[in-house]
Amino acid sequence: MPPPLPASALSELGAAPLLELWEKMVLIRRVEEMAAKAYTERKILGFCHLYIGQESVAVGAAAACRPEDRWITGYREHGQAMAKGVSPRAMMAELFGKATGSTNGLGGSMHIFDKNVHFMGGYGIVGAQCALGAGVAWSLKQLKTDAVCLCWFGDGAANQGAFFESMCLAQLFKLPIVFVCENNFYAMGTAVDRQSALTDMSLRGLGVGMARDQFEGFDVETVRHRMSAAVEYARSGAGPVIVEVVTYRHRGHSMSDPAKYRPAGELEEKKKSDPIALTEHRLRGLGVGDAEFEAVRDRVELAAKDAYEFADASPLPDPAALYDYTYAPSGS
Ligand SMILES: Cc1ncc(C[n+]2csc(CCOP(=O)(O)OP(=O)(O)O)c2C)c(N)n1
Ligand SMILES: [Mg+2]
Repeated sequence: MPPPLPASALSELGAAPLLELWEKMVLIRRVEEMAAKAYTERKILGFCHLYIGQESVAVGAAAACRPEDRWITGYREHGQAMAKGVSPRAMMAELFGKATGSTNGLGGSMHIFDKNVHFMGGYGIVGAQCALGAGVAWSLKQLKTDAVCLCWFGDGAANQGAFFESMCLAQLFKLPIVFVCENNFYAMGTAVDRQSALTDMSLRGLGVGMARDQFEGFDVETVRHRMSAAVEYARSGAGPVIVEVVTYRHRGHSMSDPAKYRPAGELEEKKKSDPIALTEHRLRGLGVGDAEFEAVRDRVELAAKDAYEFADASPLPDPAALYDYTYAPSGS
């Protein structure tokens, strides 16, 4: 059990809403654990990058956003997709490459996309989503909506040219975008202090005059609190914000990475800040008991199993549909 949280981190939300966030985090983790199992069964092929350990970041950010806000991200997107509202069924079926998946089975793990919940996709090219995200924010501004774009990327992506160029333009045009860097300590097998002299990536914003914030993201309520400030700043028309959230991935870079580059004991130490355990501890302090946790766990287990069975039983896409989404239909 993690140590008690400091008084300054006592619950803002209270038991019932916090239990809902806990449920979302547990659901994301269980669905990904199921995905890991399906991967070893060779029901999921190709790349598969798990988000396990980082759930508080996506769930806390979702609690700070409105449904109409757009999210765009990289390939480690299962958690963000589900936090934004992609159903476990559509997620899992996409991982299985089935026609019932969120991208009709044509995208797979790195390309979850769901227009209905304004999840504008995972992208496999590191940093590419920053340029696309600036474009999404540009369109939101032109359309005079007050929706905001959250553009997610990793510490490694913060070294990409596309990221710097996107920040420059976003600041120049005061676009409604929050650049969210999840610093999980590694880019594939390279530790953050071996890839960049500056390890707080939010400081990159200073070079273009952008508002910034940086904090640890293991506590879902802290994420919600700090992300609300960033999102509302961008929504007000004041311009973009860059936020670095310090987090940690418990698994390897992808399913094929045994993560031998970690210093001995690091993973065990970081697991003491497991976001799910931290929130459970806080909830117990708020009076939530075993029966309530069990009820949630049972519900989550059913949903994760249902997603797996749904994906397994679904048909493969029709090969005739292979090129359907390469180009927009003419005239559209
Ligand atoms: C343009 C480009 N260069 C390199 C790669 C190979 N690559 C895939 S993931 C990755 C590391 C990115 O790390 P980070 O941005 O920290 O994200 P994380 O995996 O930690 O979520 C690299 C170099 C790629 N996909 N695209
Ligand atoms: Mg990283």
